[in-house]
Amino acid sequence: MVNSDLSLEEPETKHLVVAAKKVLRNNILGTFTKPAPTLYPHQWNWDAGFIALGYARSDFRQACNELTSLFRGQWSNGMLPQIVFSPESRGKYFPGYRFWNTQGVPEKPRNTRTSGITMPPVHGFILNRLLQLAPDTKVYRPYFRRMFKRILLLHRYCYNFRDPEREGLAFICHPWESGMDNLPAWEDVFTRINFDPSEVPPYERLDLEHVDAPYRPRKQSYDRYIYLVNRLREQRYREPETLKNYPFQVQEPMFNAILSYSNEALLELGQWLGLDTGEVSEWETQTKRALNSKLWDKQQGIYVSYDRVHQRHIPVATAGGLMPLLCGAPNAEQTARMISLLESARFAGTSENPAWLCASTALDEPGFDPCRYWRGPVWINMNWLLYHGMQRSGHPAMAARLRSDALELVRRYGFWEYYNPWKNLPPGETTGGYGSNNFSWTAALTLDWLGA
Ligand code: 2M8
Repeated sequence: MVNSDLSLEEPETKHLVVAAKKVLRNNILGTFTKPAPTLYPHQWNWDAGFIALGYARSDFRQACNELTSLFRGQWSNGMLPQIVFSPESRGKYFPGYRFWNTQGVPEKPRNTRTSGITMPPVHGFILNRLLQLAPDTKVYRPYFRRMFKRILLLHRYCYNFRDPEREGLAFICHPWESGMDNLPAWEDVFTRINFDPSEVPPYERLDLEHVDAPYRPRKQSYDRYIYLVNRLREQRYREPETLKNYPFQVQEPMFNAILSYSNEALLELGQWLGLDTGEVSEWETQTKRALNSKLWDKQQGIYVSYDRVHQRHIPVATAGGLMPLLCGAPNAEQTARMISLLESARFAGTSENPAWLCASTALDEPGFDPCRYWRGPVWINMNWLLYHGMQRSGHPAMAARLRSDALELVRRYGFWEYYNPWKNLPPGETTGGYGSNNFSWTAALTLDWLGA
């Protein structure tokens, strides 16, 4: 077992560090690092943030390049795309740049190929962590100033375009914007969307060339992902008009907790840079308050999503529902309830059938599946975020457990995209690691945890 104070001097730790650095190096493509060797052959939004942390101690310049490269794709309205496509990539991905058809959209930067939706805004708090690890803050000051301004624009986009009622909660307009693409929670919305099969344009999945079908989303989910992309592209991604009669609008706790945590980071960075952060203070207070007043599910003791189109909460317990710990939203009582939930059979399993923390979807949810992407597997970035949430809320023992479970999975199986949450694998199963191997954020966050 990996204990919580691993020393960099120990041979096993040294080996993990060398292997993790190799994963990152092998995934470099020009100026940035792709999430995975073949499954994801371009640059992804929140991946870039986590990946930057993997370089921060050994190659600070590359850490900075990751964000610089990603923000080349930022639209003039502040939207930071989920994918920045690399013309240099020889890999194939669906939906690619052509399918998104963002070419000629006035807000998109002309020389950069991007998708047309965004992802959880991790960049503020990532930038703040980079500042803490910078070898020379004076030399890098202009970089931090530049990035601060870009991130501020992104937050303005979230509040101006995705929070029409000025509640302090930004909505996502596609499951891909949550980063947790295949949560059973999205089925709840999908069942309420009526559309004709002819409204799904013809498409060919490429993910299944790299990963077996039981580990990836089902066809019925993909049809809906593509239906939504088609709606957006037909309207040329015009915001806010396109989203007025649009069926998928969800206020999700993790997206907003990350936004709020990044608001805090912008406040600190702004102070260091001597820049005005008046609007950020307002967002900061409002989002924290709204997370509690609108998304806290008293009955279950966890935060849940709200479907603003169909005006109902989606009572599915997910790892994302614990993320408000990250921004300090829950009070002591709410935090205690979330800790009990993590320690309960819903997440930790039972003594006969124990589970690693933290399943992406609670073990007893009807949509739970230990192998299928985002339906149950443990993801290293989720544990890493929750680790920081637990540290911040004064629960170092739970933080240590989240970290050591994650590192143990990496040690046992390698740098996979996601892992089976059950500690006892079914007989005959040789690995608990799924999706893509040599996955960049798994390697990067391992390095960050090991301080390497
Ligand atoms: C997964 O999402 C992409 C679409 O964005 C896909 O399945 O094709 C998600 O796990 C997402 O969170 C992640 O950023 C992306 C790249 O690692 O892969």
